[in-house]
Amino acid sequence: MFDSVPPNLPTTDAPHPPQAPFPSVPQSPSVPAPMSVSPIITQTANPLPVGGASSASLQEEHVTVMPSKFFVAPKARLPWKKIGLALLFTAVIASGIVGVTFIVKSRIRTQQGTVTPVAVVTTPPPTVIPPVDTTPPAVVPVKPDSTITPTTPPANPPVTPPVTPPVTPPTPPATPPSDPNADRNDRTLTSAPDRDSDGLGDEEEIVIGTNAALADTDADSFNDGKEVSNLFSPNNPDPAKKLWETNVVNKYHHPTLGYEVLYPSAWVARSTTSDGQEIVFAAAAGANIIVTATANPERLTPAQWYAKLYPTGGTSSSITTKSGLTGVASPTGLISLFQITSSGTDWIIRFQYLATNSTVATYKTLYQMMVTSFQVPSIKSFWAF
Ligand SMILES: [Ca+2]
Ligand SMILES: [Ca+2]
Ligand SMILES: [Ca+2]
Repeated sequence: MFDSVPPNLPTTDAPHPPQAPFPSVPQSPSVPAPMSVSPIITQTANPLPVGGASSASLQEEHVTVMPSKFFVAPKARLPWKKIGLALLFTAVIASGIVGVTFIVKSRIRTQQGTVTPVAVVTTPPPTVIPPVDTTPPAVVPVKPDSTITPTTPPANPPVTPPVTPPVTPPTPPATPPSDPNADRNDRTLTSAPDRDSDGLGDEEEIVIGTNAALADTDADSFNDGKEVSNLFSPNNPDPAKKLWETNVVNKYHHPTLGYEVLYPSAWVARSTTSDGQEIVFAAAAGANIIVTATANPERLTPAQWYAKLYPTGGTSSSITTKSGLTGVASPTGLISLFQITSSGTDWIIRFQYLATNSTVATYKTLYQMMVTSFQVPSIKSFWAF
């Protein structure tokens, strides 16, 4: 209770004057502590020698004590610290209980399903891990591509085949143009009108100058057509009158090959090639008679030549000119081939009737007249200039 010494207290250095003893004061049983301060003061002021001094030499000291009448018993103080700690502890415990209770309740609610969505939301987080797996997928795509690549090629092949066939067909069509049959239309021509049925077409009668309505124009008992085909004049009552002795035909002599042929004087003969190996006899309209000379080193017969030139042209038939030359003719009679020799070389002479702007064999009899007149003077002549 008293932490300091009153200033009026005597020190141990000087003896204290005799003082009247204080009457004993009954002390309150509740305040024994204050009296125990005296010894403390004595010891600190004058330490005793160790072992040398006797208890008798010690001076008795007196402690001044406050009169009891002034002494006020200290009120009993409440243990606030303990109470505070107890309250704090209680508060901590209580808050802990409340917190645990809250957590337990929230857990129960989530388990009851109402908050189930929360559990679903918790699942996504694992989904965040996949991003790490996205790197491997990048490697996987390479495999799929390689797998798809083999699959794609098989798809292309099926597409290519259909494209190839159409390309192939065009090639065959290109072949026909090289077919020599393409340059002939005699197989599709129809017969020309012949009013008097004398074997000479109406148009041909005009060219020769006969009566298209009278079969025997010169009345020599031979029809017009028959006389022209045998190189006799249909316009002269003399049945022995030669056609080449009239002006209705001209005589053609090839300058180099030497062959000769009669043709209507109303027509025009001309060479269409620089070597002169093709001669065209152009009719007034609707037809050309083309005479072509081709070297024949293999010495093929006219029949062999025809079969080689027209593999699909049907079977040829033999014909003989007035001069005795033999050759072949196509089924229509509008293609004729002869084999001649000129200056030590073999030639194939081909007569071809080519209709122009017409589907009718308008000059078929005149064509046959020309073929019949064909001759090679060096071999044999039937007629002469
Ligand atoms: Ca006639
Ligand atoms: Ca006639
Ligand atoms: Ca006649």
